[in-house]
Amino acid sequence: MWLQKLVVKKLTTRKILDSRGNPTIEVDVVVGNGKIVGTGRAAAPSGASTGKHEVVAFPEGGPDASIDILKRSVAPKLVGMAAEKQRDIDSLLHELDGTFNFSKIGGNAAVATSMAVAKATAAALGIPLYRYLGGDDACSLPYPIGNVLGGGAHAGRMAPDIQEFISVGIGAERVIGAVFANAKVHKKVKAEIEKRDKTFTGGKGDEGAWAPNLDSLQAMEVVSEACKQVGQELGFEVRPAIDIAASSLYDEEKKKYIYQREGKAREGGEQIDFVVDLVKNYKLFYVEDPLHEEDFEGFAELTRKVGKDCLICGDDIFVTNVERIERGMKTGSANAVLIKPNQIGTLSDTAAAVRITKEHNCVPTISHRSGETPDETIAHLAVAWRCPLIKTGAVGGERIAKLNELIRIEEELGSKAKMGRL
Ligand code: 2PG
Ligand code: MG
Repeated sequence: MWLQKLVVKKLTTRKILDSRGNPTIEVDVVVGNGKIVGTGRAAAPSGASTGKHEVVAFPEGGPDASIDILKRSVAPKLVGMAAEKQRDIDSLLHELDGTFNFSKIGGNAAVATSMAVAKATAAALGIPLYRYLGGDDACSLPYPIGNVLGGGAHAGRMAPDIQEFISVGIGAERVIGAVFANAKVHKKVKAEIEKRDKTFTGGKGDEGAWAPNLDSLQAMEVVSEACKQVGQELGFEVRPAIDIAASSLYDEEKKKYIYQREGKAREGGEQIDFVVDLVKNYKLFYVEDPLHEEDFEGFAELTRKVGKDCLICGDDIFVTNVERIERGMKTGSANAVLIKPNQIGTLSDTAAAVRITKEHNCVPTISHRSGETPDETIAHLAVAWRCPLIKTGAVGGERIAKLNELIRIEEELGSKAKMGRL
């Protein structure tokens, strides 16, 4: 049967709240061909510890300016385009923006539009997004890595300097087991904090991780202990991990990492030694952004030192940008790459970042942002692009939106479902 091609019929956009109470953009797209119709909705998240080289989230004038541009210049051009030609859709967004960093349209408007078109097309075809983007054999699920205790730019001054203490149920046989393992660690962490911080009020940071009055080493102890206990209870390996978000600690003038909570300053070499010790002492599974975003050499030294036992993941250093990832792969600066669609602005650019990461035998880790919405798209992207890890928190409405979607995908895949290979 000859099927008429699907075209974009309509784009609607609005300002909505993100989990921090800030405005962000949501886009609805309708595609159809006279016989079938599909609608897709996508919303963009926002970071607090953003990389210097990320695309610009909003143009001058904020979300309202983005919405105006989407209505006036993007929608009229997008309507009528072939919906399955995602690359053409994404090229149009670049063309209409005309800047290297989406500073005219705004990366958040671009990514929401790009994702909404793909979701609408998948809906029109009657298949889930992960299958539309990843094909019929997209059936491996990512291990969720969940932030259970946090500080840095995501919490108050008395919380640890390190931004995220994370757990990973790496021994789980199914995604549902790994998801619940992280939630269990989150609960245990609270109990462990209460033993050490008698004034703890139950406060949380931006991603739902506990934000106690502890320093980084105390926090590391707490999370490591909680992972151990949960691993024993569940009978599979649960490992600790961290995101230092070191660019947020780095003082460019002093050339030092300032740990204000601990009253310490570490030079580059000291920072590397500090991380090597953490990896060894706590058997860390994964360390993200151990050094600041321009230190490709420091990253390489650390990867040489501990990369065999631990994933060294670049976030702010790579910003989901193919050129920066390639540069980092050449210098051996990491063995994992954080993939955040809104850091680069379109699905096609994000897919390219995943591709280049895999070509270098490194681990692509799809990620949420600290300011999120209940949008579940990244769960599908992880499955479509066979990313073995997804970073999307442990608890909280906007975090469980992704985690519960993974559980649904696993159920839908049935006996074909398997965990990603690391
Ligand atoms: C990070 C993220 C998400 P933000 O640093 O990896 O956890 O934080 O979105 O604030 O950049
Ligand atoms: Mg990070």
